Formats: sequence, structure tokens, C-alpha cells
Amino acid sequence: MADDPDTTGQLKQKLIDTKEKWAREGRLLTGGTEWRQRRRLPPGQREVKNWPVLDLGVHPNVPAKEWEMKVGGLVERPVTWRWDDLKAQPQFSHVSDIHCVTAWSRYDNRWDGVSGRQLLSVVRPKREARFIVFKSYDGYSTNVPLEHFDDDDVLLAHSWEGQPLSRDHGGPVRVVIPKLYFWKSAKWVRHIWFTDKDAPGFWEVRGYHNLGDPWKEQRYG
Ligand SMILES: Nc1nc2c(c(=O)[nH]1)N[C@H]1C(S)=C(S)[C@@H](COP(=O)(O)O)O[C@H]1N2
Ligand SMILES: [Mo]
Repeated sequence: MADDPDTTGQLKQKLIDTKEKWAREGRLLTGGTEWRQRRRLPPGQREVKNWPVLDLGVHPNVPAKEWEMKVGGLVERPVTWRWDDLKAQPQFSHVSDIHCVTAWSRYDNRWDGVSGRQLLSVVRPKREARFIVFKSYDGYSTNVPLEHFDDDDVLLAHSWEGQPLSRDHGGPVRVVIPKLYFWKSAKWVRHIWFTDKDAPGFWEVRGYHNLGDPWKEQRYG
């Protein structure tokens, strides 16, 4: 019986022995920062604590109340979302790392918004849809295969660290796709288009890699 003092004592001793063994082996230790960084930092990246602003140099002024995003192409139910529509959706919060192709990474960014998968469940991509093109208020565009948008860490973010996303960083609403280089995360997002043919975006036609996986160091194409 488990509450018999002898059995309890034995069980406790077993636990203690196991923990002592782990301690000898250094089990569960995450190691020094070097070890951790090697696993967390993709090749060729360095960690920064600030958050650089990178874009084409035009920061469109889109007040939340004037923001409008059309989602269409090969979907069952095209939608146009304004600010209130976005806020009326189930909200999603996620912490992820940023990896920019210019070699900086920023850890632990807390985003709030609507998950990519929520958007997919609303618009329901057709069977032929295989790619997505994002178009932004500054004329920027970028493309991703649909399967990379259909992931549990993707969102349409309106907040960062609990504050409304600043204009510099793509407010009122930007895309966040943490597993790809940050150029794939369109700021000031305006259109989300589902297609059967890939359509390389602004940087993709200027020598950047078409997919941009930081772990495979797909910087240039
Ligand atoms: N609309 C828009 N989105 C954009 C860009 C841009 O120029 N316009 N630049 C991309 C690039 S190259 C990067 S690295 C990130 C930078 O985002 P940040 O300024 O918030 O760090 O935004 C991406 N999204
Ligand atoms: Mo970038």
C-alpha cells in the first residue's frame, strides 16, 4: 500500500536515488549559453536585444480604423477585414524568435493577434491553392507556400509585448511567420492572396531565396 510508511520510504528513496544520479550526470542541464545559442540561433545569425526597423523606407500611415485587408484568390469565402472584424476573431497569443536575413535574431517576441489557422478556417482555401502572396500598404509583397502559413506559430499580429504594434514595425497589422526569415513577415498587410502558381515578391525577384528557411540558411536564391 502506498501509504504504508515503509513503502513510502522506499518510493522516496528511489526518487532521491534517481535525482542524485541525474545530478551526477548533469541531466536536464541546458548547458552554458554557448550550447543553448548554438541550438537556438540559426547559422550565421547573432542575437540582438534591440529591435531594428527594416523596410523600403516608406512607413504608410494606416490608422487602425482605416485599415482594411482583403483576403481572396483561391478560397471558398473571400473576406475583407477591418479593425473591428480582426478584433472580433478569436485572439491568439504567441512568443517567438525573429530571424532577419541581415543576420540579427531577436528572441522571445510576444505577439497578439489572430492566428494564421483561424484565418484559414474562415476563408477555407480551395484544393488548388498552394501559395500565398501578401501585399502591403507600402507596395511591398512577399510569397510563401501555403503549408508554411498553415502552422501553429503564424499570426496576423496587432500587438507586440502587450502594446499596439507601432507604425515602424508594421502597425496596425502585420504578418508574423517565425520559421522563415523576417522579410516573409509583411508589415502593414493589405492583401492576402491564395494562388495555384507561385508569385515571387519584392525581395524574391531581387535575389533573395524563394523560401527563406533560416535553419537551412536560405538567404539568397
Ligand atoms: N510591408 C513591408 N513589410 C516588410 C518589409 C517592407 O519593406 N515592407 N520589409 C521586410 C524585411 S526585409 C524585414 S527584415 C522585416 C523587418 O521588420 P521590422 O522592421 O519590424 O524589424 O519586415 C519585412 N516586412
Ligand atoms: Mo530583412
